[in-house]
Amino acid sequence: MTRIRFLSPILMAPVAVAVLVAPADAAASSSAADWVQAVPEPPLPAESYDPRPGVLFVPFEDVTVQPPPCADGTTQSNSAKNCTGVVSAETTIPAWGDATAQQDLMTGLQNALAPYNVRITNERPDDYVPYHMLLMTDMDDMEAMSEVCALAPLGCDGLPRNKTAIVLGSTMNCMERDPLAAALFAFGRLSGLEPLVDVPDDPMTVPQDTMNPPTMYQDMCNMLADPGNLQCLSSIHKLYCNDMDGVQNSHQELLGVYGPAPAEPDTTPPTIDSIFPEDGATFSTSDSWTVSATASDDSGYVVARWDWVDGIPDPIADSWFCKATNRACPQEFMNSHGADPSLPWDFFSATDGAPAGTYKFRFTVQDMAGNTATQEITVTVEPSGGGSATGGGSTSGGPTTAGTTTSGGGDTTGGIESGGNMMDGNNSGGCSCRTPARPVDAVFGLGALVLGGLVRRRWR
Ligand SMILES: [Ca+2]
Repeated sequence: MTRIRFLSPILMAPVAVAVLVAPADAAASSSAADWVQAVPEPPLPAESYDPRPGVLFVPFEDVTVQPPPCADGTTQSNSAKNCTGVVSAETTIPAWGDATAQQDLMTGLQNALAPYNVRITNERPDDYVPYHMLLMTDMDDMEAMSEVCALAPLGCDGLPRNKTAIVLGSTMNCMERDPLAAALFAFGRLSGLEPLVDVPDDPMTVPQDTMNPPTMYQDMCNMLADPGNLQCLSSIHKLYCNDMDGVQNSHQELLGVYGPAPAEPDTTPPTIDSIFPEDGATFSTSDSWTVSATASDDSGYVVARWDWVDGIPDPIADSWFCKATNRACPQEFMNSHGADPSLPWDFFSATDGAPAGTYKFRFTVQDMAGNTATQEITVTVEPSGGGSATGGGSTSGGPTTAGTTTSGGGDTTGGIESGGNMMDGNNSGGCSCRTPARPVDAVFGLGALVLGGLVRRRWR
């Protein structure tokens, strides 16, 4: 059986339990009970953003993960790409557990995360949805020093949402693993929680009480295991503990990161409030237009994806076939974008016109409960005015390889614009001469900076 190899000690559960030092503001007479926090209503936000719903994917099937760079050439870990720095080489995690073990784990996770707006699923979400992935295995790794049999990157303040954690069998310091307790520790790490000590009831406590394993995150400001060596900003933990140093309230931090669970499950799909151009729109080759949409959802947070379904010009086919959240596409929306429903989801801009042809685009928007809405639009671009309109047909001279070479410089040749935008008079197409005409990418108003920086990735 393949052993899991991992990269760095920082990815392991910290093992050192420092000598405990009471927080400076906590008088010697204070006990943990004095630090119990009343549940604020509504919960405090995370340090730098409002609570945002989360998704936890727990596959019960074989999953092969690899370290960055990911298969598409990107360099950041992403559970949607089975790409994680937790492993140092491609590793297959075999399907875990029998039906009973799987059911017990899911029930335990559902109970533990019931207070928070986190959807737990065994079905892999779409790639533009940021989600944490929890891989369960009984594979031992006696070189691992984790005290909780879990390898999980620490996501301070819950900011990253697409990381992968692995729950191991035995490790050097964890001979009796409780699957649920280890899974909860791993999820806490992914959410920005750091190890605690001396709180047997909290899954973030190291070492865990395997005789009576913890099942719920505690609503108390408990002592951090190594307050002098925090990996996240102490301000994040202090935010939930009356500015007190050296402690962490696991429950309140999770509320701040994910928000409280909705009273009723979210079954309402997002609404696509506007989309442009409207389906069936017709433009001339000299018209400027932008593909864009706005959406909203009762949850207040969505993710989205644009696909260029048909008619994409060859020179940009590898870099503009889609734009999405969660780094799922060559063109990216930041995940935080979806937290402001008023922001438009802009895709492609033909600011200087587009070649004659038929273009089809699809917009898909999803809330974190998995409800989706989608809409397709077909846009026709016809040759613009008068006799020269036939120039629209001159695209045959246009789609040269010039378009793929744009690297931000700009003065590349005619390419695809020569069909529609022959305003400079030189519509001979395929011109390799240096002209003041727009570079290929600028024809579409894409901007050399964006396009140039992304075409190098291996997306296909
Ligand atoms: Ca919804």
